[in-house]
Amino acid sequence: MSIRQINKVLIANRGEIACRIMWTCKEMGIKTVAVYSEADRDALHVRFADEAICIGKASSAESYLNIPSIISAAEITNVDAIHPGYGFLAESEIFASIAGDCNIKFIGPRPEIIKMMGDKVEARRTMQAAGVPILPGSPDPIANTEEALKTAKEIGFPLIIKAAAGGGGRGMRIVRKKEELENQLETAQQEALAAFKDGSVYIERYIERPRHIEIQVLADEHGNCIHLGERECTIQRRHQKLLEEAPSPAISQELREEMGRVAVKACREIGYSNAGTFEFLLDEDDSFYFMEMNTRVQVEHPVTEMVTLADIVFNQIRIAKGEELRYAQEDVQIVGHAIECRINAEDPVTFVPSPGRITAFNIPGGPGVRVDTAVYPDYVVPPYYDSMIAKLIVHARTREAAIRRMRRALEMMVVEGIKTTIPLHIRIMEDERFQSGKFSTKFMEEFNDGR
Ligand code: MV4
Repeated sequence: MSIRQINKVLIANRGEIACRIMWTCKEMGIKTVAVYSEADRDALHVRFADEAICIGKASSAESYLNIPSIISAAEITNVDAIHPGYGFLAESEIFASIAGDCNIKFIGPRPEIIKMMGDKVEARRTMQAAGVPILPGSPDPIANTEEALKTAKEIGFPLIIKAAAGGGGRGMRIVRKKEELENQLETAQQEALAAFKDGSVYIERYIERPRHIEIQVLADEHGNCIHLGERECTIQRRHQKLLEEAPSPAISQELREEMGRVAVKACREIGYSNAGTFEFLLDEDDSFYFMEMNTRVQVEHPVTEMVTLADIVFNQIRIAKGEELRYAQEDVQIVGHAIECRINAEDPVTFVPSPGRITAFNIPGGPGVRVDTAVYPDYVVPPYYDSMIAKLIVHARTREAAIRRMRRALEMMVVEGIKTTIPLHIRIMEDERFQSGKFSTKFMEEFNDGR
């Protein structure tokens, strides 16, 4: 077994995830290289790195999405590998393959796998072939109204039209009756073309009140694969997750094992390597269906780390070195309950971004509390990027105790000078329906109506 030396890693990202990746690199004795935009000169990821290189102007397109700049920075600093984090270029097949061509290890799966999962129609087909349950729908993109009507006849209404190049909820249309189909198909195709430069769409049966459950997997480059259980990600607003938990209050040990088995089997069959996430829709009768696969580390990975004691970034780097997984499925145990609240620089009611200077900042502590952030007192939150400024994660023995712990941690987190979503999270922790664990993707709509 040949082990690739990884002594120096370039982190092609910013914010909390860049700092999070550096935590693990430092603990592994790996040197770090930060890249940053002109707007991020004072950012914490720049300060923590052993070396830092400016890669362009403030806009993402001119910096964190600029492949030639980032590859040049990697060449100049002579790194062995690039960690892409999430967002930006994390799921760019082109970026991953160019890195490989330059003999720089991309910390993630092979470019072909990234490409395949980026095409939601192909991902669906591949998963079905690998034995993963999918919703009844069209095996190919829908070309015209005739094809749409034929599919509708097979699966019935309501149905959902999704963009093949989409994901994360962009460009979806729900169709409830036959008469709306032609119109909605055209609209969906136009929207997909405008948003993704690809008008291909496909059709699936629509589930009215699903939960969003995802399974974390780790696969090495030798065919070993394990899962680290699920994350409950149902509470979202406009396809933006607000908070996540592990384990899900909706999932039995039996169902967890079943979903995990399916995911692991699929990884082995497609030759998946590195960390990955299977997104599933869970129906009210406990049926689950493949939605998408994410080929990167995710924002919400800490809840899995808290309940398994695994360091997902550490595993990503070990796998990239060509090492074998250190534990088998039997070694993975889910202990206690973790919740993550995403703290955004936004108005807690309107969700309008609220960038600007943070005049006071206090991080809560105590047992079972983790804060992933890259902001500090007097830091100016730039308007150019995602509005998430911190992730507050708690772990406790039970879900009830975790909710109580989260509530007090939220109350003891101080962010002044900008608006944040902290007050919203406090209200959610106090909500009876959240506490009961019985909710669907409609939670936020109903939450706001109920005020
Ligand atoms: C669905 C669905 C119901 N039925 N597909 C939203 C994000 C994107 N990945 C797919 N999404 C959905 N797909 C079928 N066949 C409902 C959603 C959905 C949703 C899913 C997860 C979490 C929140 C959501 C909010 C609205 C709709």
